[in-house]
Amino acid sequence: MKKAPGDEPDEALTVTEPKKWAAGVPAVAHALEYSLEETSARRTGTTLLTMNQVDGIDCPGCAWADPAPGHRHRNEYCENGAKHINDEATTRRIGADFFREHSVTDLAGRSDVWLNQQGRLTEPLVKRPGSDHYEPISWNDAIGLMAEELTSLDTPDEAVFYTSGRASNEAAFVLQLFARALGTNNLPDCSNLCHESSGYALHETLGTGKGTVSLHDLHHADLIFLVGQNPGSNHPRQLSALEEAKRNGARIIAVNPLPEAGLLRFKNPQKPRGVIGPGTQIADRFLRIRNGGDLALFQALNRLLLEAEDARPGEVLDRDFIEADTTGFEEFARHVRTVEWDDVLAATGLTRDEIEQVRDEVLRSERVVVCWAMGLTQHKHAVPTIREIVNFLLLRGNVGRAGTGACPVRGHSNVQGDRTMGIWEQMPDAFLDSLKEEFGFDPPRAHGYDSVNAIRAMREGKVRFFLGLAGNFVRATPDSTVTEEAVRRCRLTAHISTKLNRSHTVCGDTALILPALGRTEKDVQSTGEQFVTVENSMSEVHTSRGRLRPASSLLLSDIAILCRLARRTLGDKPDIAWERFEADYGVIRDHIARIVPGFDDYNRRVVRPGGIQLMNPVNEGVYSTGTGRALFTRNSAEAPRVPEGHLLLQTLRSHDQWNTVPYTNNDRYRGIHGSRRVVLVNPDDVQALGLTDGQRVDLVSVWTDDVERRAEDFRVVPYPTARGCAAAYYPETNLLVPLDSVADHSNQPTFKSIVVRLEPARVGAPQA
Ligand SMILES: Nc1nc2c(c(=O)[nH]1)N[C@H]1C(S)=C(S)[C@@H](COP(=O)(O)OP(=O)(O)OC[C@H]3O[C@@H](n4cnc5c(=O)[nH]c(N)nc54)[C@H](O)[C@@H]3O)O[C@H]1N2
Ligand SMILES: Nc1nc2c(c(=O)[nH]1)N[C@H]1C(S)=C(S)[C@@H](COP(=O)(O)OP(=O)(O)OC[C@H]3O[C@@H](n4cnc5c(=O)[nH]c(N)nc54)[C@H](O)[C@@H]3O)O[C@H]1N2
Ligand code: SF4
Ligand SMILES: [Mo]
Repeated sequence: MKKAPGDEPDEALTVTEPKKWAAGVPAVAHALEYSLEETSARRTGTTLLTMNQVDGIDCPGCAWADPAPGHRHRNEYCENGAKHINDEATTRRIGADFFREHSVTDLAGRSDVWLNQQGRLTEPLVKRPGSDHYEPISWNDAIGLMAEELTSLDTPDEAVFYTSGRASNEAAFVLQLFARALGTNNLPDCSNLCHESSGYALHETLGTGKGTVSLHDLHHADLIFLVGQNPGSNHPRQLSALEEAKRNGARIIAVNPLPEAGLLRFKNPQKPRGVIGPGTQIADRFLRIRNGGDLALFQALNRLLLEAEDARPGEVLDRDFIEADTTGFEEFARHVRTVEWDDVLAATGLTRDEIEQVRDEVLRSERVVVCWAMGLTQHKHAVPTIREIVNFLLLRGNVGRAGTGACPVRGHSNVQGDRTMGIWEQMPDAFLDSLKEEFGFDPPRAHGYDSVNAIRAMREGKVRFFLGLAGNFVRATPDSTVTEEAVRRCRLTAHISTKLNRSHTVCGDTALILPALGRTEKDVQSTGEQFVTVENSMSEVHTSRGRLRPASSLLLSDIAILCRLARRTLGDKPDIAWERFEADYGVIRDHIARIVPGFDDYNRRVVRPGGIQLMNPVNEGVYSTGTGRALFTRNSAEAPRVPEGHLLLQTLRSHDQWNTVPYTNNDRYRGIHGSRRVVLVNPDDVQALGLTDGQRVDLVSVWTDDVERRAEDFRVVPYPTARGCAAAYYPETNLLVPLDSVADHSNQPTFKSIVVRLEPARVGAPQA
């Protein structure tokens, strides 16, 4: 995709030294500057002061857990949380006039920044077949159009329902119930793009898809690994937890191709000491690993631990635990002893000495936690990598004990809850059986489409109806050109959204924008004011209650839209009380309580301060793996192969964006200002490839098909990333990721592992 007209001119790019610390006074000042620009001061105050408080608004940002009630700060939010909430609470509005002025073609040419900045959507809109404009439509007619399309499908599998992790538990439950009552499991979600690899590997090895770590565990670990995550920008309050762990004596090892600000030093804005002092050093050790080298690193560590046990039998491994709680140890051990140092050093770019020092840290530590995010999950060999991390934890009994465990750090505030509620194209039979018993219909058993398979099916013309519950499907997914063409083949596309994004400009014959209430807003239904519930990364389920007057009187809640659609499409078959769900979300929770394990007495327990802590069976010594034990796995050595003259590109987030929605063109912590069209390259590679600082280049992706995937006109920025690697922002680079480049087993796109070559930019090049 070419540079969009709404983008800042490239000339505006300035590059400064990357920051060596995160948060602190400039961070909070920056957030307030942003909020005051977007909203009135009063709205800002109302939202921020109740954010992440008992009975307040759950931050619509990331899924990081809140401290226990009584231990929260008056301002329990980070700079980015403040930005996210104010992005929603903006006083800017767009309605019929805006869409009369701007055609769909015009909007499709605008940048993601521009689209988001236009303000909140205020009324339902339709783009009719043949038209290039959205125009107003009543809710009744909008719901009618969708129901008509759904009832005329040849099979329910021609419908796809996508969910983004902002959706509440109640909305997610209603959506999956509707889809299954209609007769399809086509429930792709953003988790397919996010932690699917973690879920797969953890299910297989520990019998649970979720992390096993609580805030208390983090606070009391001796050694914490932060692998493939950038907490300073993406989970800022995690830094407070790490600071506390350090106060209790923990050591921290960061593994990342980039020296991210938050991994190095943290100034805690919640504390006077944090504001003026030098801050806490976060990582005691930083391993600048090559992209995709983590499997090799953990295999090497596992081999070193086995060798240490050989030297000091009975002192290194937790033999009792291995004996009693695991299977597969012998086969794993035999295999991992064959790992070759040459391969490890080539894959990681680290020295043997660096890895042996990490082994020594591990040997000194009784309690180890490994945290990870997208740096691990978005690779072809993501599943084996995470399985190898489980091997690493199992060797010394670092699961199921206080201060230990596996911590996949979740992205969207309720991505984990949506899964718990049944948003998954392959929910297990036990869940489907419970649905059947509760509602008296037979849910379909065949697995549905995940996100990648949904695009493949659209491309083949097998999908006629697409509904997105929040999110920005065409920007979140890979192979943008292919994906957009596929989506355009649908007869009807509809999006339940708060703000304008590119997905609204990629239309089926008929397209609908269904504007919804956001988290910050008061949700009043016929029985009175409602709240919703969400689950964070540490499996705590709690309430979220909006405070602000809705952006428009025409907004409906996600739940209301879905309930009306379900009733209109299905009538009273099966006999489900959709109207009562809409009137009183407590009725939905009563059903959830009978269907989802751990949610007994949901309505009463969830309103208690702190909410419900779901138990992870692993922490009670229960492994639902089939054998009843945790599983050691054998993983063949694997790392991305990059031909001479090429780089391995990862696509990541700036400090100033929420997923597909960049707020500005700046990335303060990395010292990038004024443009997002930059590619960060190691200075030695800049030289070796004959490039120059600031040169304009195209990024060309290399894949097995002969489709040309070219992202045009990026500036080269020399940056201390690992050799052979490069980084650029998502979603501008999603067009480079081939649809078929996916992780083994989990089918997750390889957003962190794209082989590219850098060519002098075609745009602006003198004509031949
Ligand atoms: N402000 C803000 N917060 C967010 C989001 C946002 O967009 N903005 N998004 C939310 C969501 S949905 C998610 S999933 C999370 C994402 O949180 P992160 O996973 O932290 O997000 P990314 O920007 O994708 O960064 C991945 C990190 O992994 C590193 N990395 C890349 N490849 C490798 C590798 O091969 N090995 C190792 N060891 N490291 C690697 C990158 O250098 C980078 O530091 O954040 C959530 N929080
Ligand atoms: N190249 C590359 N691609 C990636 C990633 C990557 O690292 N690299 N990361 C992947 C990951 S981890 C994720 S999670 C996905 C994210 O993918 P998505 O979840 O699909 O995308 P978001 O950008 O979070 O969606 C933003 C839109 O959600 C809508 N929205 C926001 N709040 C609300 C609300 O309260 N209610 C409703 N109804 N709508 C709302 C707004 O209209 C907004 O425009 O992207 C994935 N794609
Ligand atoms: S750390 Fe995450 S949940 Fe907490 S305030 Fe920041 S963005 Fe929100
Ligand atoms: Mo995510």
